Amino acid sequence: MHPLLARPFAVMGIVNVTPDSFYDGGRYADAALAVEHACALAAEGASILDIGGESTRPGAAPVSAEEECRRVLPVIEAVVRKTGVPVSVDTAKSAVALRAFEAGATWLNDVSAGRFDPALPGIAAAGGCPVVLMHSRETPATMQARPFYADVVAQVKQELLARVSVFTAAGVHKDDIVLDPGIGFAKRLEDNLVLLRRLGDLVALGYPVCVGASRKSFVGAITGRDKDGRLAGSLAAVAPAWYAGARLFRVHDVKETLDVLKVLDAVARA
Ligand code: HH2
Repeated sequence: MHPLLARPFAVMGIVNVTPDSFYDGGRYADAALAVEHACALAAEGASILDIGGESTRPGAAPVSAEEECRRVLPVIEAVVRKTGVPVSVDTAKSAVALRAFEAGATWLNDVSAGRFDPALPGIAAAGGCPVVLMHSRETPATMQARPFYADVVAQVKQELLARVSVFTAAGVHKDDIVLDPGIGFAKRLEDNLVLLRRLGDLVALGYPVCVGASRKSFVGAITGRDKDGRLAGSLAAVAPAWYAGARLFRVHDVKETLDVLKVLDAVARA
C-alpha cells in the first residue's frame, strides 16, 4: 500500500485547470493561478494534489486530449518542482495520463475507471503508480438522466470490482488500487446518502477508499445552499465516511477538512 494510504487520513487537494468545473470553473484556468492555488493547498497540508483539465460535472462538454494536456502539463511540472507533494492526474485518457507521468505525476485518478479508454489500464500498469478507480455509469453528459439502482451499495461494489479485474488483468498491482464510490456520479440523492451511510461495505472489500463529496449538489439538495455555501455540509459528509474507514478525501477546502479529520482521529484515539 502507498504510505500515504497507511495514515489515519489524507487529504487530496483539488486543482481544476478548467473553465467550467462546477465549483471553481474558470478560477484557475490560467496555469500560473492554478500553480499558485496548488501551492496554497500544499501549504495547508494536502498530502496529494489532484490536477485535472476536464470537468466531469453533469452535462460537461468533452475536451480533447491535446487540450487537456495543454491545460494540465505545465501545471503538473511546476507543482512537482515547487511543492514536492505527490501529484495525481485526474484524467480518463491514456494519452493524457502518459504525458502527465512524464511531467511528474505519480498517481492516476480516473472517474471512468477505464471505461472511456481501453488503453488506460495498460498505461496505469506501466506507470506502476496508485490508481483511483471511481464508480460512475455512462458519461458526464448522460449520467444524471435516469440513474437507478435496486441496491446501490451492492451494484457499486460489483461494478467497481469488474473494473478492478480489468486493471489487474492489464498488470496493475492490487496494492496500487484505490476505490471511490463516485458521489454525485450517476447517483440520485438517496444513492449518495446510502453510499455514505454504508461505505463500510465498500471498505470491507479490502482496498483503500477515497471519497469526494466536496461542495457537490447533494449537499445543496439537503442544505438548500448554493456551491459557495456548502463548506459546512461538505465537512459533515467527511465524518461518516471516515468512521466507515475511508482514508483519502478529495476536497476543495483542504485546511478545514484537515481540522475535521484531526478532531475525528483524536476522539477515536482517546
Ligand atoms: N469528483 C469530481 C472529479 N473527480 N475523482 C474522484 N476520485 N472522486 C470524485 O468524487 C471526483 C473526482 C468532480 O469534482 P470537481 O473536480 O470539483 O468538478 P469538475 O468535475 O466539474 O471539474
